[in-house]
This record gives sequence, structure tokens and C-alpha cells, in this order.
Amino acid sequence: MTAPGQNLKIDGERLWNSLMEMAKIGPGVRGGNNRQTLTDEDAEGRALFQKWCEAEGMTMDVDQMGTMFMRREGEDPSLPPVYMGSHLDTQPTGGKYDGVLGVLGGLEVIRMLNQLGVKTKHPIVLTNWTNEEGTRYAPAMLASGVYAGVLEQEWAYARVDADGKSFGDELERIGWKGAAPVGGRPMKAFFELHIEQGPILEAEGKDIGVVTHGQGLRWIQCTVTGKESHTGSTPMPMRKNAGRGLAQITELVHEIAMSQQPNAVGAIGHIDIYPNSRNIIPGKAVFTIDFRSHLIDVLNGMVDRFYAEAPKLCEALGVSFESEIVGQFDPPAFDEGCVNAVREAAQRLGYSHRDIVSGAGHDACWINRVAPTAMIMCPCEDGLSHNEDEEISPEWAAAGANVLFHAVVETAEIVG
Ligand code: HGY
Ligand code: MN
Ligand code: MN
Repeated sequence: MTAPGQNLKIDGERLWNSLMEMAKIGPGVRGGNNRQTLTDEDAEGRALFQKWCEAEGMTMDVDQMGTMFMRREGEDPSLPPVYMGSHLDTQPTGGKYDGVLGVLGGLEVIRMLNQLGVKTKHPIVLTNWTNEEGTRYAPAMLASGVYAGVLEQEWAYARVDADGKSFGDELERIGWKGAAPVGGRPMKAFFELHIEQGPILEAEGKDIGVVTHGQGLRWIQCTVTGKESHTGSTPMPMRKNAGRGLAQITELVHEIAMSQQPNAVGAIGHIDIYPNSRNIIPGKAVFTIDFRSHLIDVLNGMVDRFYAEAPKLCEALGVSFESEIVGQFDPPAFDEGCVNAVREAAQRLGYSHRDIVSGAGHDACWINRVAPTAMIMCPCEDGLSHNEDEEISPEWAAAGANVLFHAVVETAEIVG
């Protein structure tokens, strides 16, 4: 006997066309995307998403962090909705699928439910979380962090970008500051479809990643201060070169992460050097360390060792060292019931699958604190992401969206 909705499948071509349509907004320079949060391009992408959702009869609610909640009514509107979604903002040299697949994969689920005239007992809500990437405004997953009550809304509004523009002002400027309070929505469950952003699924020939856990993260923003002086006339022993502090700390971060293999990663992605003139010794270096591990003791151990060694290293160079944590979350374990719904959907649909730990952070990592949550992953070519060459196949996109379809519809309970 087939389970209700056993054969539900999305329209892979329609999903792929929507992905390509959205990719035209905020194009990168090499075929990817630069649709950073709260830019005019982000506003344009939001408007297109809103138009597509409203064409499906969904109603929109926007909260005070700009997160979009698109609702498809259920047979019983009083029941807690089943949520799905991800993010439409991208890295400055991002791909076309990071985040976007989870949002437009969810839209495709709604489109197919409407096409088939399938009703669900619980309402379904599709979300676009503001500022998942955390590039323009650190930290990553900012809106979902406020939603989960982990980050303060006023602190979030005060975050500034490299040009000194605040999150709150930019949210107002693009016209996406909603009225709804942030958080507190009754949620039966939350499912996020996302590309793996790593090499495992493709290397093992698996269609689907059943995400059981995520890595925890610590973002440590450091300021190393030396003394600007002439690169030609300043004798070597007199130099206070902030650039050397950056270089030695870069090596230290790498060595700390390598000492914890295979359970850790560490790098410095954001670097600003001042005054960045060819013939001036750098007087200041501001940079952010990104440590991650799915083991909390390993993560904390890396941070402890860093703080034990970095200040000493700077002292020996005659430069000062300051730091602040600008982003952090502990390794999440996703909800067993939701994870099983994902695994059973992959099995039922005949997709090869494996349990996997998410290397990247996602809004699901925060929403997991306030609602039963799970993630579905599809492979990406060469495991490449946060690169304009990020690529997936239409088949991988469709497989992920089909598993999302089954997990969401099963949890929302088909009527009739
Ligand atoms: O940083 C992350 O893991 C995510 O891509 N924002
Ligand atoms: Mn993402
Ligand atoms: Mn990303």
C-alpha cells in the first residue's frame, strides 16, 4: 500500500529555470552571484521571490529583521506550520545555489502541491532568512540568530559594514524592515535543503546527505597594531610590522587546526591591512579567524591554544594584540524525528544517501534551538562553494527538492 503522497515528485525543469532566473539578479563576474545582504540586488531578489510566492496564493509576513515568511494555508490554520527555507543572500564571489536552492526548492514544493491540488492539515511556511552569509555584516546567520533568541536585535541593527553603514539603516533603506516581532512563531518543524559545500557526497556517489549534526564555529576578530613607517628608510630592527603579526598568526591558526585532524578546520578569510600602501610598513592588521569542529572540546581547545600563543607571538614582534568574538555557535545535533523523516524520504524515493555532518553553518543551526529541525543536502561539483564556479546538476537539485517535498508534506500531513 503506498503511503499518501508516495509518488509526489517536483518538476525539476521548473525548479532549474527558477534557479537560473534568480541567478540573473546580482550577477558575479564569472558566472556566479554577488547578491550581498541588504543591497539593492538583495531587494530585487526578494521582490522576485515575493512575486513568485504570491502567484502561488501564498501570503507574506516580514519580521523586524527582514526575514520573509511566505505562508500556504493549511486545512486547520490553528495548527503550527511546517517551515522550510534557507537564504537568498550570497557571498561577494558566491555561487548560484548556496542558500538559493533551499528557498526555490521550497517554492517548487508549493508549486507542485498547488498543481496537484494537494492540501495539508498544517500550514506550510517558506522562509528567506536575512543575512545568512555574514560577509557584509558579521556574524553569519544573523537574522536566524536573533529569531532563536541567541543574538540581540539592537546589537544586530548596530552591526556596520566596511563602509560604516549599519544593518538597521540598510534594512530600512531597501524597504524590507517588517513589522512582525522576531521569533516566537509556533513551528511544528523546520527543514532546510542546502548544497553540501564539501566533496563527500559527490566522491561517494551519493544523491542525498541526511544531516545529523553541524560543526560549531568561533569567529575571532583580531586587531594587530604596529607602527606605520617608511619601507625604505626605517632600519629593520626599528620596525613594528603589523603584517608580520598577521603572517605568523595565519600560520598559527593553520597549525592549530592541523593538530586536530580530521576533526577541525581553521583559516583567516577576512583581512584588512592599513594603510595598505606599497612603501609604508603596515601599522595595523584587522582580520577574522574561523575555527570549526563538530566536537565542542576540540573547538574550545583550539580557541584556548590560540589565546595562549597569539599574544605572546605579537609581543615578540613589538606589536599589540586585541581580539573579540564576532560570531559563535556550538555544534548542533538535529532533531531525530525530523532526521528520520529525511532519511525515510530518501529511502522511499530510491535515492542513495548517507548521514553527514554539515561543515558549513546554516540558519537551521540556530532554528534547531527553537523547533525540531533537520537538513537535506545534495552534492556539489568538486565540493566547491563560496566560489563563482559553484555548480550542481539539475538531477541533484531535483533529488534534494523531492526529499524536501516528502519530508515536509509528511510532517504537514496530507488531507484526504
Ligand atoms: O559560514 C558559513 O558556514 C555559512 O556559509 N554562512
Ligand atoms: Mn548557505
Ligand atoms: Mn554560504
